[in-house]
This record gives sequence, structure tokens and C-alpha cells, in this order.
Amino acid sequence: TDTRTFAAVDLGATSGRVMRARVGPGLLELAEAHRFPNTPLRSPDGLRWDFGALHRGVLDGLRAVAAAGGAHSVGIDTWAVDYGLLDADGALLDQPYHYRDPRTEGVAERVRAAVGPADHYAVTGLQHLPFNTVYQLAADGDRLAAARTLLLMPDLLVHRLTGTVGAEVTNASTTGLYDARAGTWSKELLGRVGIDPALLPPLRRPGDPAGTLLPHVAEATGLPTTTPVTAVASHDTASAVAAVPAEGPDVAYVSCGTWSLAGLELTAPVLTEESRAANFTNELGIDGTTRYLRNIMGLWLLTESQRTWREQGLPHELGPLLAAAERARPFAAVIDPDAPEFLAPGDMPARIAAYCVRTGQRPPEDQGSVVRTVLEALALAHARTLRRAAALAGREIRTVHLVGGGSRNELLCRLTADATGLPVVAGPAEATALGNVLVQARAHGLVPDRAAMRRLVATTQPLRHYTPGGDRAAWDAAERRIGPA
Ligand code: LRH
Repeated sequence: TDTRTFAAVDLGATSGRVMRARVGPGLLELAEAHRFPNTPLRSPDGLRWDFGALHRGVLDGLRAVAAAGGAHSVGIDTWAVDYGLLDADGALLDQPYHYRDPRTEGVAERVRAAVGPADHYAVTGLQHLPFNTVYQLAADGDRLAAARTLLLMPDLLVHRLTGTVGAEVTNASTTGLYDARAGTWSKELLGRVGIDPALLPPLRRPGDPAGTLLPHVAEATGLPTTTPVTAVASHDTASAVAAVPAEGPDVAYVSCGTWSLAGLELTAPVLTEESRAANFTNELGIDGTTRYLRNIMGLWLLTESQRTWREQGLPHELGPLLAAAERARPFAAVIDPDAPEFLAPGDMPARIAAYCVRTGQRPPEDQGSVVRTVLEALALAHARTLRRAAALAGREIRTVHLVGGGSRNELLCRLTADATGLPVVAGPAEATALGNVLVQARAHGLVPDRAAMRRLVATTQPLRHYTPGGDRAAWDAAERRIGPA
């Protein structure tokens, strides 16, 4: 029987990892080859990614993969929207901006004057987030003068490894410049926003070949130059959704990490005015599917609280904090996790307290209560978002699959089951890396189709089941405390 090894590079907002996976009939086994921190740089000109560190982390990871026996192919995914700019010589102009940098404040209003929100949504189907690529580009101004090529983060790393230039479509769909129906860059939008179409490379699809390793990369990693890099669903969320261990009209998912992405997989985008008003996005999944979902601020609220506590010399280990949250009084305060003041890095517990004061609530009294408030807020946002997605798409949800790092958080899983009133299947935690691997495995003939990919996840990965319980009336009352979705 045929068994192969694939390497998945998966960069998240707080850490990067390079995984090695064995795939064969009934076999899907993931092992971490290398993990490294992703620490953004605060410079006088804004919050940037430390691209050199990420690039090095990827090479170190591939060296570990080579040492462990090599890989049949390599795939790369990262978070969405951010990009690097190359000059005429193919050199990176400067460090890519972090989407949490405030330079896009007020920029959306300017773009709105060139493209009305209704027109923009009718073409892209993209939810409004202040940091969508189109707004970042509008904020770039002179920085664009010397730029000849824009590469989204995963494509930038592919370029570093292979020298090829391309834009993988699932991630291109998060830019605000991609025509969801035509499946191409929107020349019309680019013209109206004043972005040179020549900046944007040709599109490639998950499964397409994306070159082979450059000689110096082979030398640095110990992998042969013949090693193919395969385009995967390079938007991490698209990879995570590809590894949800079920599909069907009654299945919903929450991909829960730094962000919670809650929604449905559809066969066509929903581009209605009602959908736009509810700020649902139609991002592209594998095989032309639509990821119909909304961004929820996610575990960022918790990790940023932990970071604050660490700096203040307070306890910040997750285990004890979650134990304290279990004991804390339910619904001490109810917050909207998507309040704009939670987006930027900073003292999260202080911001949560300020939110409570502003909304006439008593702030959570201790760390356990802060953590419980955050997890209840996320569970409630999961429930409201899924209910709304189902209504807008004309679906009925019977199961919620919670994937990603958040699936390890038992309290969050239980609260999500309680808030939605639906059974929650939790796992896999490494859905993104698995989705990355499975798209490669399919492209290289080891798995026949999408349904088989998902069956393979379902039969090989540990999953936990949560049955809804809790106090329905208390959740309804909590929901009334934050107002309409
Ligand atoms: C999650 C994610 C999400 C985007 C955000 C920028 O990692 O890719 O889907 O909206 O980062």
C-alpha cells in the first residue's frame, strides 16, 4: 500500500509550526517537526511582522523535516489579508504590516467614496473588516510607488522557497479585490480604488503545483531541489474548514484560534443586501465552495489578557486560569467580543473592565471571572453567528464542529454547546495543518476527493462530543444584555 509524507507549514498570529504528516489508506498521522514564536515588531512606523524570523523558522522547520526523512511535497498556509511588496528586482520592500496596525483607521471611509459598500459587497461578498487588504493598500500611499508585485503572506513564503509568483485563490478571496462570482481579480474594483492590476499575480488553486525548491533552499534545508511545493488552501481558515470531519447541509463549524470563524460551507455565495448588513463574508473554500462565515474576536481576548497578566507579574498559565473560570459565577458581566476597542494589542483586562463600566455593569472581580466572561462572550457570539448564518443561507444546523486550538478548551466547547443548544463535536485541534496536508495528499493522488479527506479526519483524529445543557433562560437573558447581533 502507498504511504507518503507531506510537510505542512502553518503560520499563526502567535506561532509558526512545520508539521510532518504520514498519509495512506486509513492513515493520517501528524507530528510537529518545528515550532517557533511569531513576535510582531513595534517600530516607529507601525506594527509589523518580523518576516526574517518567519522565513528562518520555515527553513529550520524544513531542515527538521529533511532530518526526519524528507517529504513528498510542501504546502504553506498563514493568516489572511496581509502581504509583502516586491520591487522590480523581486526584493521585499519592507517588513509586512500586521493587520492589527492602526494605519487603516478611517481609510474604509475613503474607499467607500470610490466604491459604495453595496457595490463592493455585490462583487466580493466580503465582510467589512477594517484591515481587509484593499484598505491596507489604500493606506499604503507612497509605499506602493516602488512596488511591482504584491504577495500575500503564504505566497510570499512560496516565492522565497521556489522563486515562483502566484496568488492562491482562497486567500485572494480575503483581499476585497476578488470577484466572488467570476473567480478572478476584479479589474473594475482595482480601477475604482486606483490599484495597478499588474501588482497582482496570476491566481492559482489549491492543489496546483507552485514550483520546486531553489538550489540555495535545498542546500539550507537538506531537502532535494526536486521537492515540489504544492498550493494548498493557503488561507489558514480555508485549510481548517477543509479538515472539518463532516459535511452536509446541517453541519456548521467554528474554527477557533486567535479568531473564531463561525459559519457554513455553501455551494454558492450569498450576496444579498441582508447578508451584507449582517456582515457575513463569502470567502472561498476548496473546490469552489463558499465559506459563509463571520469573524469573531476569538481567543485573542484570552491570550492578550494572559500576556497582560504576565507583564504585570500575575499568574498567567492557562490551566489554572481555566480552573478558576469553571468556579467563577456565570454571567458576572456580558460583553460583545467584537467591540472595536478589543482589536489592537494592549491591556485587555483593563479594556474589558472599561467596557463593563461603559455599559453599566460591574467589571469581573478576579482573573477567573475575566476568563469566564471572555469564554461566555465567545460562546454566545458563536451561537448568535451560527443562528444568523443559518437564517441567511436558509439552512438548519444540527451539529457544530469546533476545530482548531480552541477545541482543546473544554469549558469553551461546553459553553458553545449550551449557548447554541446543539451538539458540539470538538477537534481536530490541528485542523489547519491537516487541511494543508490533505489538499496536498489529494493533489498527489493519495485521497480521491473532499468527502474522503473529511472521512479520513473523522476516522483517524480524536474527537470529543459535548451535549447541550445549562440554563437556557440565562443564555437568553445574557443575549438581551448585549443587544441585537
Ligand atoms: C485566522 C485569519 C482569519 C482572518 C484573520 C486575519 O487566522 O486568517 O480568517 O480574518 O486571520
